[in-house]
Amino acid sequence: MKNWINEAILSPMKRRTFMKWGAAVGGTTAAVGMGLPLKAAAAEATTQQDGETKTVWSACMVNCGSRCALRVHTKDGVITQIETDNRGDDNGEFGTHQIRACLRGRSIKHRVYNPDRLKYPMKRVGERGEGRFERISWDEAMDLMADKLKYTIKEYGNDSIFITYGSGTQGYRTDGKDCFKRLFNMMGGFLDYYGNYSWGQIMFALPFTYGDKKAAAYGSYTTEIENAELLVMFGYNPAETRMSGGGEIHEHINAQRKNNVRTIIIDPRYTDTMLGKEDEWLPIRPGTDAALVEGIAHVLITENLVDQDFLDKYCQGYDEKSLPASAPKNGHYKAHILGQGPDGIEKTPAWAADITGIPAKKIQQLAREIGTAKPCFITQGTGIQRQANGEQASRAIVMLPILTGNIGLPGTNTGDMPANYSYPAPRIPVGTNPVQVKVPFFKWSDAIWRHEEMTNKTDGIQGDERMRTPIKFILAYSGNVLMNQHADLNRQAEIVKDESLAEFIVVCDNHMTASARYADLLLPDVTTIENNEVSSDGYSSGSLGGLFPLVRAIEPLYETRSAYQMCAELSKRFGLYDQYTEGRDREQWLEYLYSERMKQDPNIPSLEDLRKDGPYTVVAPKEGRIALEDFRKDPKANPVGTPSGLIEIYSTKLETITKEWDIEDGDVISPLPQYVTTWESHLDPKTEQFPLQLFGYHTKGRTHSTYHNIPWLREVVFDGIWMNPMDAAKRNLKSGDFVKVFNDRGEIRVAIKVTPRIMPGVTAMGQGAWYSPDKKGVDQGGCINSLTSQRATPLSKGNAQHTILVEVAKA
Ligand SMILES: Nc1nc2c(c(=O)[nH]1)N[C@H]1C(S)=C(S)[C@@H](COP(=O)(O)OP(=O)(O)OC[C@H]3O[C@@H](n4cnc5c(=O)[nH]c(N)nc54)[C@H](O)[C@@H]3O)O[C@H]1N2
Ligand SMILES: Nc1nc2c(c(=O)[nH]1)N[C@H]1C(S)=C(S)[C@@H](COP(=O)(O)OP(=O)(O)OC[C@H]3O[C@@H](n4cnc5c(=O)[nH]c(N)nc54)[C@H](O)[C@@H]3O)O[C@H]1N2
Ligand code: SF4
Ligand SMILES: [Mo]
Repeated sequence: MKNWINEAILSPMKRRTFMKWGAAVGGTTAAVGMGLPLKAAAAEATTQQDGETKTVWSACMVNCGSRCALRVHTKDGVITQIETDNRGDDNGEFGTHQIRACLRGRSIKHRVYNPDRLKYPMKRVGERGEGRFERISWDEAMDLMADKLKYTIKEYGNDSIFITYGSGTQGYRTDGKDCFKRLFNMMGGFLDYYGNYSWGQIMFALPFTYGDKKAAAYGSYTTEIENAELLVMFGYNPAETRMSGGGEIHEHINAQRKNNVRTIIIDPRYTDTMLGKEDEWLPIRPGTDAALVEGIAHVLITENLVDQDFLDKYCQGYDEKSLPASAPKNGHYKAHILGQGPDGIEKTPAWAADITGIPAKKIQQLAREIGTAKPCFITQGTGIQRQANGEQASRAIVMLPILTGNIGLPGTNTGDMPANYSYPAPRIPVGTNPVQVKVPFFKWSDAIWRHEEMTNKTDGIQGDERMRTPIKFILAYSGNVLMNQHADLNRQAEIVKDESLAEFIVVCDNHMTASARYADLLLPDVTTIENNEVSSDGYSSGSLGGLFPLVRAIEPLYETRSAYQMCAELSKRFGLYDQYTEGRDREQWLEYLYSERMKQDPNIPSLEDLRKDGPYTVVAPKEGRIALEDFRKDPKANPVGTPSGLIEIYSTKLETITKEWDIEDGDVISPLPQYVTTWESHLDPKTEQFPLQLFGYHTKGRTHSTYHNIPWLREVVFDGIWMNPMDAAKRNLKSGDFVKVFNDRGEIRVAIKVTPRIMPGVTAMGQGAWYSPDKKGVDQGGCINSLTSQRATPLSKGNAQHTILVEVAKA
């Protein structure tokens, strides 16, 4: 182990990074390490008496799904230490426990005092993407942005203004991106997107099966695991993706322990969610979960383990009896599995074994367990739906609880990701967007260069039949999808670089990210540690809801400003100042919105008390934790939101879409969920050249690209590619080697970890590393998106960023 850590740190790339940072802080890398401020910072900090230690509550606001309490200690206006929640009783009732931050939140000081910090507004001077900027004043910056907005609206219309996805300040409610949306809406609107990089495919797909009522499209709470006899998790990895002491993992582990439930985890990678907490790990080839499900379904059907009464009463399309009139003969699920459907293939365990890499005997065993354990809690993570057949895979997995009737009862789940409670924090009103047309979240970069081809039938355009205007003005607020987090970055760079396409790009961030390098105008935001706010719980906090106070710990460094301040300034340039501010400054908005919340819920503490005492928590009610409980009790009175009101195994809406939409060759949309062999799967002829599957998991060393620029995190969590010893032997590679990972889209350089924790033929690495191409276009930063494809999934037009073929060799 030591070996690769040292190698990774001492590798040329890493050494250069350290040196760069050292130079940026005047040769004192140590000052960053020790948490001492940069010179400018100390000079500007004025809030405290000499020598006095002050402590305020704050929170980690990134998009990991959680929200953790932080206690920020400062002395002479400088952060000295970050502590997390220090209250609570871990042995007490749920909700009284400590909401402990993970390694990332605890290192937030180094994100504040970071040599990459954007200090002043800056204007591009070199070529776009070259990263050369010149310092300008805030007045100049606001004038420039206002002028470009006015020009864009006049020349192209409001639907050519786009705000990118960006989740770096997921927790903001009265500041941040909503401030820009509020202003842009007042200016006539902007092009919005629907869906998101996280759950775009599953959220689009499951309503076809379970209806569009929100209660039906989400799973049960993980607390129901307590009542289950068997727990089956498909690519669900809360120990790494839900790391907060207050979040989903906390409840998940408690529930798992309470009844010592038998736990089976299906994942190509042996994750931290396992490490002995599982009974069985079934490594599966990426992108093949739907085939596994079909093999299981075959056993369930042929061995009479399906819940026929449930299927008859609650479902459409399992067999001939419940097939809608519009469907073709033998269009039902049973026929599809037994080889009597249109493809004529019997989905036996042996058939599934060939595809998934899981032995037929194992599939049979798993099927018998799932078929007999009552109740059975089945769930999935969202890495699966980031594969090329994402929607199909998600819909396939939910077939298991459906076939076995494990729905709407204690100890069951719909097969969806688990539910979470949320307590609403006060939120600044954003108004309504006069622009109706919407682009799917992953297709926004297409809308820069091929908008005229994009219609509702080809590219999932909503709100209009087609796109009428290309994207001309881009605002990337608190997001790194302009470059780093979107796919196929070498190609993306070509699109974004072209000034004849997107004419003006504004990036508002804390750091000089890959996206920031492509800005025409850079706006330096305050960090959340330098800001006041009241945030909600994260969206994956289990049954914990709450209000999280953030109290400004230090004065904003350099010339940074908050989004609200920027927008108020901009609004003056549109004659909208009074309308925008309603006579309030930021603090007054927060106080006003909080007092409105108090009127709705008199139980919450005063803002003053909240800021003094720390997060206020509310636990979800005990009832209502089982998904589709009402439907199970009385399907007539409580229909799910599908056209038939039933669970649609055969979806009539998809039947229509199948006929009407124009999708790419090789893609399949079908009324039944089914396994589809896709582009760049293990069966693609391209494997001759690029034989290894690769995907990028959400690593504990970062939240996406945020927290990447903290050297300590880079040391404690391995950054590089995992490879099975058999694949490594073939390539003569050992742990610690520096390798090139490449395909026809790009090449990256990373360290390698040879481990049986990943199955043969498959490789994986943490996503979110910083894209840093050298002059030859080789990404020395090791960003997986140098290798990913912009080809979207067929139904939701989502991000298949986990579907990649590569080859690996010694660098
Ligand atoms: N530490 C950390 N936590 C995070 C984040 C982060 O960046 N860092 N990001 C947050 C956000 S925004 C999101 S959306 C969530 C993402 O949460 P997920 O989407 O669930 O996370 P992933 O790591 O992409 O995938 C989860 C697991 O699926 C496995 N997997 C990948 N492909 C397949 C497949 O085809 N089949 C099966 N069975 N398994 C597969 C991976 O090995 C991984 O263990 O995480 C959140 N939490
Ligand atoms: N290959 C691959 N790509 C992926 C994924 C994957 O699994 N594989 N996952 C996808 C998913 S699920 C998601 S959610 C996206 C996430 O993509 P993004 O939403 O872009 O998330 P981050 O990369 O964390 O970028 C957040 C940015 O916000 C900035 N930021 C942080 N705090 C502040 C602040 O206070 N103010 C401002 N102005 N900026 C701030 C950070 O510096 C960072 O640049 O990535 C997607 N991309
Ligand atoms: S990254 Fe997530 S789990 Fe870690 S401290 Fe921040 S909010 Fe908590
Ligand atoms: Mo996400």
